[in-house]
Amino acid sequence: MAAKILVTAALPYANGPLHLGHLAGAYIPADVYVRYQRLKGSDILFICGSDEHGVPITIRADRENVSPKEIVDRYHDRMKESFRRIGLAFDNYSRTSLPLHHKIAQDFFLNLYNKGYIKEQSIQQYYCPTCRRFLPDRYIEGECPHCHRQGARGDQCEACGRWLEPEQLLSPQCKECGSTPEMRTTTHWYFRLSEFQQRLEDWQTSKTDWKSNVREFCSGWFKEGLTDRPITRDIDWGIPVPLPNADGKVLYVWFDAPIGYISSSVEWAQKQGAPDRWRDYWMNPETKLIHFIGKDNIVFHAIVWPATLMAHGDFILPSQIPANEFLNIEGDKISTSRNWAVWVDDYLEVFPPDPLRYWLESNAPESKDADFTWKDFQTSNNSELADVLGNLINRSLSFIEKNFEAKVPPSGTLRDPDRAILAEIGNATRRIGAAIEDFQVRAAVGALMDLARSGNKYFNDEAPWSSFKVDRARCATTLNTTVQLLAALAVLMEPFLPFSAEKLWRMLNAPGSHHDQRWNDVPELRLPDGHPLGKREILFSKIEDAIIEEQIAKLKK
Ligand code: B3M
Ligand code: ZN
Repeated sequence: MAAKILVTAALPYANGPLHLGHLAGAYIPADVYVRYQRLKGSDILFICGSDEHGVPITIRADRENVSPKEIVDRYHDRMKESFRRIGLAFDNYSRTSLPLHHKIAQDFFLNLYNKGYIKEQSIQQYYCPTCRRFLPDRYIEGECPHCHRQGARGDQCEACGRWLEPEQLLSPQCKECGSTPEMRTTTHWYFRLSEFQQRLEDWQTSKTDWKSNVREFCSGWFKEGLTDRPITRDIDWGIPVPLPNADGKVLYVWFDAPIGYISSSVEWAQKQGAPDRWRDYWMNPETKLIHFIGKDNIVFHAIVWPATLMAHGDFILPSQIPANEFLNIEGDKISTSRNWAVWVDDYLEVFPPDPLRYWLESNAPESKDADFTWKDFQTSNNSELADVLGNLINRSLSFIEKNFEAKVPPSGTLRDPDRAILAEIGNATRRIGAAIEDFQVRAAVGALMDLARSGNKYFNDEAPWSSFKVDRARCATTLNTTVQLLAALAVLMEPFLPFSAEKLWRMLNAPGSHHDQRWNDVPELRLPDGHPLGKREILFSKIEDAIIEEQIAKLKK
């Protein structure tokens, strides 16, 4: 039976355009995995959507002097379009401001409330007398009580990754006006996270295949001991707390956002005309639930969210939480406010999507932060995509065009080097697959490029331009073998370079779509003798220095 897999990629805040940091952490790794699993024939659902609540949205709205709704409407559409253009193959991209999501999140809250996992508590909270409001989350900043760096936010310290509550900050300040806040009494609802410590620890002990960054992060939390956490806020943007005495209170965005994975799945099922189909995934213990995230989201996905799922009880727990480190740009941390970022839309105005995907895959921040530089991007495009993969495709196909009437030459009698390169296809197919299943995108795309390198070496060693003059049958065998390698590459490229994979399949005039091929059958894939090839085009063009200089200048402006 086909494996059942539910893949989610973190729901990005709809508060700014999509940039390379987003792509590197969660989205490209998830997309590679999903495209691969589809070729494997797995029953897979890929879910995402915009995270439209919380202080990250209201702060942006305050800054632009518009309503939060205007912000999320603008960026939801823009991000969705950018994702489409860079080739993110979501089955559904939803948004958390939908009434459907509000209802599901409120029901979820009530389920936990009715079971006694949520308690009401009257507390003292920071209030800004100048701005006349309570200061939750990012409305307040100060010194981190753990690592003592400045600029820690009321919800989290970005420097050390700890989850904070505003009252823990040393020398707190209102983020908007800089005033020193005062304490006032307010009421909030707390999730009894502490009750789940043992169950969480037991559950995670079995997760020996999780990446060490996630395991270590969690064991640190367990050692400190989990405490109950407030899951409501005093702001006027968000999902109203569904209780009679909760006027003006909304759910904390980190309570409702992961529930967005469920509501996006429900929306997907409704669009399919099979409104219950989401249950096949979320309520099926056979399903592997995989959350792709960036490292700053670990605590929410590996501790709090599983605990809320345990409290609810109707849904499966995550099987895997691949969390990536961060991407820097030209040696500096990405910052939207300092405009230090490479925006996906700007990139796509100048370049096709696959070279960027390729860079992000071969430099994925899997075990440490990665650094994007335009120069390095140029090198990766020119000396790998163009000189290795593109060159193999172009020189073999143009040779066939010129000397064999653009038809696959007869295979004739295979010799050792031909058998060896065909065997390489089998090895590479297994190696790439194993690496993807192990969430090692770098190694996977490296193995793909190694196969293309072996192809070039084979082509050079067999020198068909020489054999053509003296032994035409031998030359034909070499080209036939190379075409079989290209057909294999067209399928193996799909997870990484989906646009180019599609083009190559068309250039080979191969039947149907490369999407209909099966990963495990790639080593046996053959185009028959005499098969007419399609129209050849250049898959990867070189990028000139001047174009790269322009990009660098634009970034620094
Ligand atoms: N929006 C945080 C972020 O974009 C948050 C992820 C939600 S996933 C449920 O980094
Ligand atoms: Zn800190």
